[in-house]
Amino acid sequence: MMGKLKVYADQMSQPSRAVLIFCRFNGIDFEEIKVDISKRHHLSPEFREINPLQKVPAIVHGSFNLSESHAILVYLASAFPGIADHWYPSNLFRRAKINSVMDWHHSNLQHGAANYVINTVLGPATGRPLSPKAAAEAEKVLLSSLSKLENIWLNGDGHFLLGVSQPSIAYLSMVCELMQLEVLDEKDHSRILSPYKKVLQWIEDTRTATNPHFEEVHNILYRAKKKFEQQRSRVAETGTEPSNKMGGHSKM
Ligand SMILES: N[C@@H](CCC(=O)N[C@@H](CS)C(=O)NCC(=O)O)C(=O)O
Repeated sequence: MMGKLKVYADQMSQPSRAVLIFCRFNGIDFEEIKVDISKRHHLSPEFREINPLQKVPAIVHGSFNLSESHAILVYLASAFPGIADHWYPSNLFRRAKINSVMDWHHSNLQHGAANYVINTVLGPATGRPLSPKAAAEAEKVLLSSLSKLENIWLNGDGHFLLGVSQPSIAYLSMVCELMQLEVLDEKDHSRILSPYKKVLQWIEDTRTATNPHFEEVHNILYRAKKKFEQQRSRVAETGTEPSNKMGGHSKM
């Protein structure tokens, strides 16, 4: 007996959301333990025991600890019985392709999207200053990654990556990554995403395929989006910068 799975997550974190949606969608019996990054809970000595890298998500399953969302998704898809094969196929070649997309994601799409959002919107809520220079560099990586997604990974006949018609852990991970762009100013959101029609359709297909879990887990992001919109209109009306106090993410 492994004991009940514990998932340490902050729903404002895109890889945390991918793991939570996967667990909920697949009916895995788990306990969600909230680690609020805006309150520095990830830096606590208790959490360091769980994940010495001090990042979310992380899991504990019995005496086994694991960090890194892709490794966690692979573990969950393999360790729990009854998970449909399309999530992480048993066919060696299809599995290898999924691993390949996930490796690509971490050094390209995640790098670009996360750094862009942190340096344009989210930084202050996690104790980091905004940096237009870092944002400009991240945008280049993000746009180049979106173009590769559109023209290479989504270039098959199926709705999802690699021309297949059912989702895999790789697609869930990357769509959650892209969803964080929701907190951007509408103009930036549209400028960045609207040229990529297949990517936009793929986000919608993912939402539909994994609902209601997809929307439930993304609710915190929609609330954050509203707060940032209100903050921007106050700045436009009064000309004063916000105090950077977004409070705890979980309260958004
Ligand atoms: N490659 C890791 C990324 C983990 C990561 O960077 N998590 C962020 C939240 S999205 C974090 O814990 N940040 C803590 C910090 O700001 O130091 C994964 O996919 O799990």
